[in-house]
Order: sequence, then structure tokens, then C-alpha cells
Amino acid sequence: MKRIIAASIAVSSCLSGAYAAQPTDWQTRFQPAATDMMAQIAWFEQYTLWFINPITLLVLGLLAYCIFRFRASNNPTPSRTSHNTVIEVIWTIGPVLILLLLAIPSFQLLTNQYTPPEEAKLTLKATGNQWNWDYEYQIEEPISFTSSLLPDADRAASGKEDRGAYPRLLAVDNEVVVPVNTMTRVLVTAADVLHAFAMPAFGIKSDAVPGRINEVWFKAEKEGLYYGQCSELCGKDHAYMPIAIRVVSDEQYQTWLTAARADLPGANRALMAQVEGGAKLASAGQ
Ligand SMILES: [Cu+2]
Repeated sequence: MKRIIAASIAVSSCLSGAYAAQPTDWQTRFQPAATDMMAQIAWFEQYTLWFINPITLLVLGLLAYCIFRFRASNNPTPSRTSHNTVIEVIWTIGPVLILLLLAIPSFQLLTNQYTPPEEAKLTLKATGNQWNWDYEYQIEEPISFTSSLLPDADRAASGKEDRGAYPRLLAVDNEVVVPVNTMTRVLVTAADVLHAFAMPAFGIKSDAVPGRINEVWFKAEKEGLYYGQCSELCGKDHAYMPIAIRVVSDEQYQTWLTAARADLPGANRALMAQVEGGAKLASAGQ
């Protein structure tokens, strides 16, 4: 049942978030899920609200009733009752049951987050620096590059003038590129101070600790460009070290990887042209 609901959340969010996942104006909920894990997190959030909202309303109602019904003018001689066994049993067992109903799916979710369903096919190392990210593809011939915030002055030169797709303060010069539907492991660490690697649409967030390696994993189910940010206060430019992950098809990834070994900016530009060309064709065909 939980899986079905989680899957339906994933599907409906796929339909609404056509191109990428990023924060939107006046957003109060999660970004659309791009992984099954994030869909499970979103399901659990909805599930807890079914407890929190009725409890809040019940307490509010009881308070309002007591304030009105037992106000001094209406109730000049207060009751001196101090014990009621039935009520005490109810208000002990009730919360215990509620906590059990919350704890069981919560621990299940936590276990799922720490248990990748399959062996990772791609391993990336993300190293936080003041104030950018280094990425290393741990593959046969490893490649690595630095990914920094895209300054407005560089937009034109890098062909990223579309502020919808490349938002200010979230767009980067070199995106991480990963193939779709591929189990990806991210080894997270830092070179100087504490940072945190967070990608909301993937449901991952991990502290980046100097001298330690933390591990998170994701399997992005939908192609697109996804944005996250450093999520640990790391110094004056903490707000200026975004994370951008581009999920592409297997072939696009292979082409990019081959080209990136020789010329990373060129490979990124070629990939962008390919992805954006594809998006235009798709919208023209609608
Ligand atoms: Cu940081």
C-alpha cells in the first residue's frame, strides 16, 4: 500500500515538474520527487500530517471549550476532581499507540535510506570546499572537476542565460552528470570545514566532514536538471556553493564522459545543446 502511494506521488510529481527540480516562489512543500526514496519521504510526511493535524485541532478545540465553558463568570465554584482512572488510562494508551504508528514506518524509512537495494554502478566523490564542490568520478579512468556558482557575468559566455533553467545562486559552471535509472553512490567529504551535500529532489542530505567519508546513494528516475545547496553553515559564502546534478540518458552520459576527459567545458556545452535541442523538439511535437 505504502509503495503504491509512494509510486503515485512520484508519478504525479513527474507530470507536474516537467524539466527540473528547484525551489519555487512561495514554495511550502517538498520539491517533486525524482527518486523512489524521495517519494517514500514525501509519503511519510503526508502520513504524519494525518496524525498531527487532528491532534492539533482536538487540543485547540478542547482548550477553546474549557476557556468558554469553565470561565469564572460561568463556573464560579471549580470542580476539585484530581483523578479519573478511565481518562488516565486513555491518555496513556492513546499516545503510546500513536507513537507506535509513527515509529514503525519511520524506522522502516530510515532502514530503507541506509540499505541500497542494489550495488552501485557509479561512484562519485563530492568534496566540499570553501566555497565550491570538487567532484571525482571513481571509474576506470577517473575524471574530476570543480563546480562553482555561475556568476551572472559568465551567463552569456556559457550559454546559460535562461534563468528558469539556470536560476541565480543555484546554477553552476560544471554540473555533475549522471545516467538515469542508475544506482549512484556519493562519497561525501570536505577539505576544510563542515559542509553538507543536499539534493532535495533525490531525498539525500549528508554532512561533509573533513577527514571522514559519508555515503549516500540515489537512483534518479527522471532526466532533468536538479538543484541543491550546501546545507551546513560553512562560512561567509555558505549560500554561494550550490549543487547541480544533470540526469541524462545512458548514451548522453557516455558521450559526455568521453568528451569530458579531453575538454570538460566543451563536453558540457555539447550536452546542453543536445538536451535543450531535445526539449525543444519535444515541446514542438506536443
Ligand atoms: Cu559549505
